[in-house]
Amino acid sequence: TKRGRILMTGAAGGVGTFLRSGLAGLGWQVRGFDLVVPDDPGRTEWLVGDVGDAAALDAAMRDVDVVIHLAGIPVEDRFERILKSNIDGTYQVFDAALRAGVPRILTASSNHAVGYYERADFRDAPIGVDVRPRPDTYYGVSKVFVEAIGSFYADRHGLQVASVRIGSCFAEPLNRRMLDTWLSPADATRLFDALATAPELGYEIVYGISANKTAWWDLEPARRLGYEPQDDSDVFAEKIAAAEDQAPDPEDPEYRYLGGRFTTRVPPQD
Ligand code: 15L
Repeated sequence: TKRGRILMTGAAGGVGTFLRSGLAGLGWQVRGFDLVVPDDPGRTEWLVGDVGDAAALDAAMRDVDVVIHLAGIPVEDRFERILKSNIDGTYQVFDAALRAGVPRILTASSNHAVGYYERADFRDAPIGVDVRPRPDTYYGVSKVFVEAIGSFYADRHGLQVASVRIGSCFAEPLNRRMLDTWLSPADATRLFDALATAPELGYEIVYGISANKTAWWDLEPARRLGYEPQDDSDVFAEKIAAAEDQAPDPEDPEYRYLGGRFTTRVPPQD
């Protein structure tokens, strides 16, 4: 498989930091675009800029085969800030890719686009990618927008787009909920590499998690595009059970909802 150049927005962030080294290791040339160059620049070419700056994005799109758009506020915030960074910023990235003729964009959506689904809803069958959105925050609303503009640019302009509803991408699951939602860094690399190289792509929504025994989500759409997860949060289950000695309370939002505690978050007032 030919692996060319990726432009990664938000490359200095949490998911970006895992992905840029993983994808470079598979032979991709990674160009990072972020507000800052991180302390560990690695094998990445860096451009410092803001996704609100169309001219900076035009320069960043040169000779790019695939855009991986991760930039944005990663948690709940005031709507005006989410609007600027996550909604307008995502529009700017899609429009710059279109102007430059970049054929494919992979975007970070989130479990928080569907965070109000309940554990009880999915006892028998995993949650599919075609359920109606149920965002749990303004942050989650912005991720529904990310999915919507991807669908629109695919249908209107023929862009190849995948929206990845990322679960919890950390080195290890940090709590009980993340046993269900964990995406290991190595599986994140496998998933984005599969989406970047899939021979055919129109518009797809996929769930981004590892092969967790306790997952709520349907991984078939991702597998159809070539994703073969190798990790399972189960290996951390004992460690987490020891750290959280109480049995989960079914009424606790953290246990009840897909989005966990995000369903109770209010924006900061400052
Ligand atoms: C997200 O979308 C957040 O960006 C991240 O910080 C985690 O909280 C993750 O979801 C999660 O739900 O664990």
